[in-house]
Amino acid sequence: MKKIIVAFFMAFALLNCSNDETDSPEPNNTLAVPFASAASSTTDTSFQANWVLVPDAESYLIDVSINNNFSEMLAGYNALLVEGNTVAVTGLSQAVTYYYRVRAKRGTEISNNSNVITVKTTGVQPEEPEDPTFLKVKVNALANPFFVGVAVKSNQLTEGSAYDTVLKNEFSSITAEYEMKMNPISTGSGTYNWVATDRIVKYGNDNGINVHGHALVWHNAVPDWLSSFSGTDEEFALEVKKYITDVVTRYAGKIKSWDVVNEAVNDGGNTRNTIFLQKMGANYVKDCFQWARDAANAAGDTDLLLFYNDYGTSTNIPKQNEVFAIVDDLKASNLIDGVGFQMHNTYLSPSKAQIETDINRAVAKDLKVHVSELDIQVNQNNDISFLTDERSLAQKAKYKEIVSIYNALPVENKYALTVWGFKDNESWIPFSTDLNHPGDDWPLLYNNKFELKKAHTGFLEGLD
Ligand code: 9MR
Repeated sequence: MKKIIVAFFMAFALLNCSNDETDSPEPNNTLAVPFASAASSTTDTSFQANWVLVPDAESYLIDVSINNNFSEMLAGYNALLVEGNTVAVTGLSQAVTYYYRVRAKRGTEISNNSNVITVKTTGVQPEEPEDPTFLKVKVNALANPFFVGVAVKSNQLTEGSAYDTVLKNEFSSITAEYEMKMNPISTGSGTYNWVATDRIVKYGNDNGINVHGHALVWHNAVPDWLSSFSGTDEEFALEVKKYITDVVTRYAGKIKSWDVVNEAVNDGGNTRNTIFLQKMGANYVKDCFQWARDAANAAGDTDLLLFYNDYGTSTNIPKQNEVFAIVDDLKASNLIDGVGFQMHNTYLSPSKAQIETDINRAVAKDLKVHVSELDIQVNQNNDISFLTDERSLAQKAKYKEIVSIYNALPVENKYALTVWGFKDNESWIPFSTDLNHPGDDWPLLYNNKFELKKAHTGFLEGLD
């Protein structure tokens, strides 16, 4: 009996003890960190922030910020106390990215921060209108102006077309993007198709727009009949001489400058192994310049400017050295007036210092500088699917940088700064197999609708 009574009391005590715990819990567990879940009901000015409830939490503290390190909290959302698992975040701006995180609270105890959720409000950010000043108007007002050029195609030059209007307003120089190369002009030995070339030159001459000739000799523009030429090397050289002579003669006095040889140096810093090198020998660049000079002089044009044109020299020092070795050689024979720096750049490269070093080598030799094919890629790594604000601003800064480098050159070294096309969607860059460009891009001054981009404002700002 005594045993039964003891067992009864023990059981009662145990029961009592467990009752005590149920009635007034005193948890010794740490408050869990809440899990923030995706925002919902996003509008132009608000969204609903959500999270998963934590056991034992009494309330939650929510932070909303415009930076993902929460250095700047949104007014009213700095540790805002909320009960439940959601809160409406209101009073926001359109098309802006916000970040939120949440902490659980129990009495004075506060958990660590949750994961961070990113949410962008809908709508379109109101755009600041770009400066509508025309490029050449601002350049021509400078103490030391220069030509502002653009690459053109003959079918863009119809009077009254959008290209014609923009060209006449903004640009003072043109370069044919492809129609003044050897392959479209030269149809056979001594036979030519001048239709597009004549149209481009006449357009420039009629409208007081400078015409830069591009390019007499380029390994990528050899007509089929010449690349399969079966005559002797001497005969091949005579064909090249005849071509240069006929083209320069036809446009003597109508074209101010020619790229005589384009891209004669390879990326390894050696003379490129082209059909011209193979058949005409190491002196072929100089021969071509000599023939161009002789033809111009014979036609009475003693002012024709002869350029050597190449790409990628600012970042490739062996190539830069080889280009300037060729330039030195031409200069020693008084056959060259300027250097064309193509500048198919990206928003990251080359740096200001690299460009200056490269260009200054031409300045030091008293040569004219032509930034001859400027465009600035923003998607060379294919990491964006549309032109983001961030990339657009980076491109604007790079346009500004190159224009201000150019504008700072001594007056006698300035010639032209030429942009390689009008609208982004007509640029050679997007999806270019030549360039191994992996996707879309927006490298120029006007978008697909011919609207001014920030890049255009950057160009203007480079003139300040
Ligand atoms: O942008 C030009 C493209 O439309 C032509 O199809 C191509 C071939 O004629 O040439 C492109 O321009 C090149 C320029 O003449 C020389 N530097 C590199 C340019 C891009 O390939």
